[in-house]
Order: sequence, then structure tokens, then C-alpha cells
Amino acid sequence: MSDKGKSLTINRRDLLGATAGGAVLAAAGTGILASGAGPARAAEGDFALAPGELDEYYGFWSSGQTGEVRILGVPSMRELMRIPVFNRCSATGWGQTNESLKVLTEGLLPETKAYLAAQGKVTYDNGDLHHPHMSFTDGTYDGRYLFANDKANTRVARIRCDVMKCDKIIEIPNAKDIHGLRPQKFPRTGYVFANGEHEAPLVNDGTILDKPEEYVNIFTAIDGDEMKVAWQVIVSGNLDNCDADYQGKYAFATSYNSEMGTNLAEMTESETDHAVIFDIKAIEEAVAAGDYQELQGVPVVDGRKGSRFTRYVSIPNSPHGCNAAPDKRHIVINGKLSPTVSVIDVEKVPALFEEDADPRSCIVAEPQLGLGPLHTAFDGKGNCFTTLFLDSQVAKWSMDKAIQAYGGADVDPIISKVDVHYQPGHNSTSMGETAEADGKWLISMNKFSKDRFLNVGPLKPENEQLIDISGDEMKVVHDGPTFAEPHDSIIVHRSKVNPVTIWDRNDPTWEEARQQAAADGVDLEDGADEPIRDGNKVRVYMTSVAPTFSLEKFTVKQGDEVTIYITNLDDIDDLTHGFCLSNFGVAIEVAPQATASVTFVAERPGVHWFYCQWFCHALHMEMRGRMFVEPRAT
Ligand code: RUQ
Ligand code: CUA
Repeated sequence: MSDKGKSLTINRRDLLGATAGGAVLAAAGTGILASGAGPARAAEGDFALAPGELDEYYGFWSSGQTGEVRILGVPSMRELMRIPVFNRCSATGWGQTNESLKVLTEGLLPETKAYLAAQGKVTYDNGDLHHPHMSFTDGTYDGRYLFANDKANTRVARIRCDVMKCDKIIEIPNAKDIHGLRPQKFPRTGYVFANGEHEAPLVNDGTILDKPEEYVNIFTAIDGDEMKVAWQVIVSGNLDNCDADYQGKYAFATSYNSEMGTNLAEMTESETDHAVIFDIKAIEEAVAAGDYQELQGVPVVDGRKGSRFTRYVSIPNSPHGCNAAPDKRHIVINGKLSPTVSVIDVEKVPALFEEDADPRSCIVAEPQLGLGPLHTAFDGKGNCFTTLFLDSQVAKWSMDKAIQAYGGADVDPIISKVDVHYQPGHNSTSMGETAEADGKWLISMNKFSKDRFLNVGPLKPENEQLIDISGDEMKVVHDGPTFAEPHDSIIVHRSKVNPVTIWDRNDPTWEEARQQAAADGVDLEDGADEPIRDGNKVRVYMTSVAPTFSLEKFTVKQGDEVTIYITNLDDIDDLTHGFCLSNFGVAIEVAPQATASVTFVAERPGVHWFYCQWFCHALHMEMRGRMFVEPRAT
């Protein structure tokens, strides 16, 4: 490796102490004059912590129809980072760099590639990311990956927690519109379970159209290490949310459309719908024995009613959320149109698979909590927190008392309620979906903010509220607006997450760039003095060291397909460069020690400036160079 630009690796926090707000950055040894504001930028939501003080938890937030994942600090609720996933990101070049396009395209089905090609595209540029969940080992987060669904385009993504970038996206065959998603908790992830929400013909090639009686829904188990579909199950009814037990035996999913209706009246016709329980071992054995049909390269078993792979537990009414409690024993099914939640005891599940068993015999509590229960979170002390969409409240209730009441005891399981603003959907507690739930914080993710903030026009932000749950009474201590949509979140203790601060030069992300450079006889860390021409394909290898690119100019011909490779040789914490090529629609991020590349057709003759688009140095404005495009001979 070249040691151009190398210097002492030291970060400012080490240098200046933990609360360095406003200090003069005379960053000794870092070789830079300054890079923007001081490290501690006090946000409006910084109620709980002094400027510069670090949060105790990472919050990983979905963004719904924005398609990205966001990282917040909890309890300060400061937004720390956005991880583009299913969206196109102008700041980082996600959806434009060759490295991100590989992730965005390699997992698409052939029929999707053909559809996109007909639109002049190589990938989707939207997604509806609802459910980000971390990988587990032994019932708790292990800091390896985050997994998330795309309801809009039937995909599942994986994010590497070492670099906080998405490294795999796969489209799920056969299923339609992935909604609920949860990783296997035990012994490890392992599987990522994903629910296809919307009904469609199993082979959806147009042969069957308006014959809903022939539609199905598909439950998918993905191998989270390989990011490949392991197996699928055809179910009766549709699938909404899901979760896994703490034993590694069963997965659970809710269905609000057991009717298999195709309009509102039909979907809500029945007073009860169901939860489906999947017997993971039985399915694995059938797959191992070849007892399945193969569809689009995936083993698919039939788990519709009457199958040995599943059990259907009737639940009132159009249930939504599905949440495994940290007691490792109870699964809470949230009734939505019913004011109740139904509690499944996983110890009673094996008996359901015996002949003539009553599926409802696994229900051990069904407390009535209020109107519109959607999701439940837990404090690890036997208490449950359920969002009530219609009541705009969170209800705190006792699992034990709910079980006693169901058994006939005269006890009220509800401990307290708190108003939230307004119409909460998901909620999450600190470490609450793991066996290490610690009962400190609850986030209520509210679908409406209404009058809560300055009016910003007809489209209003949504609102998430931080609630202190350490005492008996819940206390709303903070709210903060968010752009679409704080759909779901997890709150992970910072001891579980340990990202790097600069990239490893050997990272697989730019393996293709590395191979192409080797084929061209170039070392990515040295760059090349001249563009390398291969017919009308031209490759430009540049490095960056604040505040210069290794090339101040290069020349290509009109019509050339140009690929620019940038390797950032700076290895200082937070010294990101960018490459923006004006009037070519090209802009990418290149973090310390990373390589990134972008390809375009040089169809504009003339002088074109490229510049660094991430503020990196006092001479950042001067960090630029020229691309000459020689006009095509006429
Ligand atoms: S679902 S608001 Cu998309 Cu997570 Cu319940
Ligand atoms: Cu390099 Cu700005």
C-alpha cells in the first residue's frame, strides 16, 4: 500500500476529551486545518445529554417509503446517520456507484431485470422499508448484520454493522410484497423469516387473473449468512407480521385476511382471523427428504390448513403485530380491530401438532387493552407495552396478571396508560426484542404529528416519542418529528455494536475494481497517470488525499464509456472525500481508505470540472480538476 497521505490515526475525541464542543481543531498530526463544525452538534432533541456526550444505545430506524435505514442515538434521539438501502442517495452515490449497483442488481429475478430494462433502468429506485432487525446469537443481538424488508418490491436487504452499509439485497421469488420480517433468535441467525403480504397466483404469469380462490401467500425462510432463500411455505390466508421463538423451533405470523378477500368488505368480513405457527424442524426435514415442489429454484412446501408443517390459531380480529416476549415463553398477537391481544405460550405449542388438538389451547391470556392494539414491546420485568392506534395511547400491562385473569382470577392486568401524539404504530423498548430487555426506554412511533410542530404545509412529519419506562408510570420525555416514516425501530445497547472508523483496504466491496485494476496493471492505491483505453471503454484511476485528487486533468472522447475509480488514501477518522462531476449527474462518497467507482457515457464535449463534494479540508473548494471531452469527429 502506498503511504501517501498516511499520518497518525487519532480521532478528535481522543485528542480533545469527551465534550469537545467548540474546541479549536488544531488537530495535531492529522494534517488538516479544519473540517466543518466541531464534533458535538447539539440538536434540538438533545434533551438528555450534554453536547458531545455519547448515547447509551444505537437506535436503528426504518424509514418506510423513503427506503433507507436511519441510525439515531437513544436517548438523545439525535439522528446520526442514514444508510441508503432501497432508495437512491444523492449524498453517497448509492444507486449510482458500481459497487452499490452490484448490490442493487445482482439479487433481482430475471423477470424483474427484463421489466426494468423495458423502463430503461437496471434497478428499482424506490422501496418501502418497514422492519429493520439485527442478527441474533443465543437470543440477543450480536452486532453482525441488520436485515430489512422492502414491501414495495418484494426484497430483503442485509446491512453490515461493521461499516454500516448494505451489502446484499435479494428479491424473493414466488412471494408477493414482503412485509413482516424477523431474524431467528436461537441458536443464531440463521434464518431470516419474511412474510409475503399480498395474495397472488403461485405462478403469476397472467394465466390466472381475477380468480382469487386460486391465490396464495408465501412464508419465506432466508439463509441470512448466504442471503439465499432456504425454503418457502404456502399458507392459508395472508401474512402480516412475524416473529421467532427463543427455542429455535417455531416461527409465528399474523394474518388479517384469513378470508382471502380482495376488497375491504371481504377482508374484514370474519370476526376472527388467525396466527400461523410454523414447525421449523418439520419443514427442514421435508426439504431434506425432497418432499417439496421446486419453484423458481426454491423448495416450496404446502403449509395450508391441514398440513403437518403449520397450525392455525384463531385470533380476534384482523391481528397485526407479532412479538416474542423476553421471558422466552410468550408470543403476543396484537388484535388491531379487536381491543385484545392474544398471548401464545410456546410451551403449549408442541401439543398443537398432535392429532385433534385444539389450536386455541396454546392461548394463555387475552387481555382487553383498548382500541386498536398494533404492536407490543417489553421491559424484561414481566411488563408489556402495547400501542393503541385508535386511542392514541400506550398501555402498560402485566403478563402474569393477564394470564391470571384469563384463568378466572379477578385482577386487572393494565398497570397504566400514557397518551401519545398521535396514533401510534410500532413501539420498541431498549433491547426489548431480545432476552436482555432492560426496561429503560420506549419509543412510540406515531403516524400523525398534527399540531405538535410548526406547520410545514399539507404534508406533515410523523412523530416519534421517547418514553421513560423505568418507573411504574410511563413518562413522555421527548418528541421529535421525522420525515416518512418512522415505521419501526430497534434499540440496541452500544456494547453490541462496534463499527470501524476507516475501511479495510482488503474489503470485498470493491473486489471488482481491484480485479479490473489488476487486469489494467494498475494499483488502486497508486492510480494511473493516464486514462486506460480499451476500445471506447476508458478507465480513469485516481486517488485522493486532502485537498487534492491525484489527477488535475484527464482527457476522453465524446461517446466513451468512462469509469472513474477513486481511492481515498486518507486514513484519518472522518476524512471522507467525494467525487462530483458537474453536469454529468455524477456524485459519490469515498470514505477513508475506500475505493468507489462510477461509470457514465461522456456524451458532452468540452471542459467539465470534477470536485470533491464532501467538505474535507480548508482547501476543500480547491479540491477539483478538469475532464476534457474531445468532440466526436464529424
Ligand atoms: S407494520 S404499524 Cu408494516 Cu410494521 Cu405495524
Ligand atoms: Cu476532499 Cu472535500
